[in-house]
Amino acid sequence: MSEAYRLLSQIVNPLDLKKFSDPELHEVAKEVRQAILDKISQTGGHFSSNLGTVELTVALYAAFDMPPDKVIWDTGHQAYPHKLLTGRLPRFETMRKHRGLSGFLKRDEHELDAFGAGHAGTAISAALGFAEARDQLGTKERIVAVTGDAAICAGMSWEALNHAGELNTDMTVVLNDNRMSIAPNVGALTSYFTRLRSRPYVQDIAQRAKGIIERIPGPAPRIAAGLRHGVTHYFAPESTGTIFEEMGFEYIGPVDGHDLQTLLEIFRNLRDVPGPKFVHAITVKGKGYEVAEEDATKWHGVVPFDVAACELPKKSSTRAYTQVFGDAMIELADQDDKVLAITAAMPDGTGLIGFSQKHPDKYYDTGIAEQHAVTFAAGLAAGGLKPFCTIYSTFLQRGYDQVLHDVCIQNLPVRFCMDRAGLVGDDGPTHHGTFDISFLTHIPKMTLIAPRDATELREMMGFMADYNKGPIAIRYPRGGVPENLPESRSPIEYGRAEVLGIPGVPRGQEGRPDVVIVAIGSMVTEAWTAAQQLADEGVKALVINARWCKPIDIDTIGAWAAKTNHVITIEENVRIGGFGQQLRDQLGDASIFPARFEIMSLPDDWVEHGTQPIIRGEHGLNADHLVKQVKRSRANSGLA
Ligand SMILES: Cc1ncc(C[n+]2csc(CCOP(=O)(O)OP(=O)(O)O)c2C)c(N)n1
Repeated sequence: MSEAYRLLSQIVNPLDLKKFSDPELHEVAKEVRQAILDKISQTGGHFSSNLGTVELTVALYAAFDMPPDKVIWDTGHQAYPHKLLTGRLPRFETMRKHRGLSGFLKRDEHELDAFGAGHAGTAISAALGFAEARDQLGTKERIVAVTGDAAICAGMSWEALNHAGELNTDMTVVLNDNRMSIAPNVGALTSYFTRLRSRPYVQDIAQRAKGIIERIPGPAPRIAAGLRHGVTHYFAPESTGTIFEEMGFEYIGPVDGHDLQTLLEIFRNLRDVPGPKFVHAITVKGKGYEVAEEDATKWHGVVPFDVAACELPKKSSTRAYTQVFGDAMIELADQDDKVLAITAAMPDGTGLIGFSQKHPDKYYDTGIAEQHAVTFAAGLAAGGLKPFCTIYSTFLQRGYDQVLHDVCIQNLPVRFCMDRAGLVGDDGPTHHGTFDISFLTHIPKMTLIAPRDATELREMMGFMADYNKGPIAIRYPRGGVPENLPESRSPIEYGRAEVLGIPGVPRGQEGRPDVVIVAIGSMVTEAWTAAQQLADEGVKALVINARWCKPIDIDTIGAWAAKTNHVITIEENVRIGGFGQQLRDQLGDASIFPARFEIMSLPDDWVEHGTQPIIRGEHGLNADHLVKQVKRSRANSGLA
């Protein structure tokens, strides 16, 4: 192991930190920061958030006894220091690679990943559960939750604080406040944290207290005792009355989250204080790497880069769906005053930055509050506007009941735009958007569409802007738009699929195809490529771009299905409740039963992380697998 990690390489378990002196712990912190810089610049991954949690993590892990103590990280994208202090340095090069370390926390990756994470706002609830389980079972471990200033704005975090304050359970919540979500944090709570930050730091108070103590005659009063009641309480009456104290927590803060020595003292003093405690640590996202400190959003998640150059490689010139979406939103709002865009803390990821600049009065960022974003959009729609509620597929899962109860029961024309629908790649199972066909199409009144390419995305959004009859959602994948599809296209019509035909055969002269491939969204390009390959081998594969997940165009698809013995569907969604199952069901209702009906979709299991091409390939969702599937099926039925 390199000399750069002299101490870190000796740590397989946080208890190993106990053998180091405080000055050595400062060295460990330096090595952790260096490892993040060295390794993430090679592999890519979450960067600036992790540089901000180095001292916090070292201090917590040195002060607490882990195991059995447990630290529950919110979201998990800032937990690389945790991974490094739990013996994963030798595997760090595999970060976010297929079969390598996950970029988030996973219980089955490591026993000290006490609770899995990926979506924000869960840590305090889970920690409270752990703390209550401990009390029920009569064990003694200490429980800590670490959450961010954006994650704590999620409704769930407040539900948990509310509950924890009432239960008066022994646990510590650490707020890692760097003022940043991925973008700058938003909301009234953020302004409140700013006011708290402007109070004297615990370090300064402790210093002042020490001065006072030294001047008091008699036995030295105890700083630790001061901490017991909150140094801030005792020596700085102006620091009392935070919302956290009102909710039953002992509030310690603000504290400089990079001052390792003070953090060590605070956590060592605090660990055995009973009841709920709240430590407000002020950190800097990107700490220690200047350009990342200056532009933490740009350096939030990175591809491999040259550390010395302090620059990220230029983004690929391939046009991404996200960009097409962002540009189309601007055009729609240019043309129609009623069009609004909503994001839940993802202005960059959803492509809405340009919109927020061009139409600031039509743009809303709710913070990490997907449930609220959905119901807020429902209110806007009920109030006569045209809200485009823009939430990644995976995060809309948070708003399922709001979609059902607030939007669909009332049949309100909210436009849902789900970026990252399908397999997202390196972020893995917490982030794949592979459930939305299933969880949206079974809700009455919902309409769900998926474009095959950039032009279709723009056209479908135009359709959505004009569609006022009820809720409508669109799903589109992460990544570049495909370019290998036929340029001729039919207009977007409610509930109408598009027949792309058989490659090389003029439309109208297809006759009886050997196989009909019905593809949805991202899979249309794969289907067309497969059909081209099959055509070269003399197999007539007719491709239908389904466009509508709901309502399925059973007339068009049924007519072609009735002309062939073989139908294959392909989609980036789980099989259960997916497009293929629903099509088969509806064809059955129409008494159309092709001899072979095959569904290519995702299994009833978690799909791990890896690049999109790797995991699509692993699950058979690409042109090559489609070709193989057709040939295998034909061979099995004696046709090949
Ligand atoms: C429910 C949910 N919505 C959105 C996201 C996307 N997301 C990942 S990290 C992040 C910002 C988190 O900021 P904060 O909690 O302050 O932690 P920091 O990165 O600043 O340490 C967001 C919005 C998510 N993971 N989960």
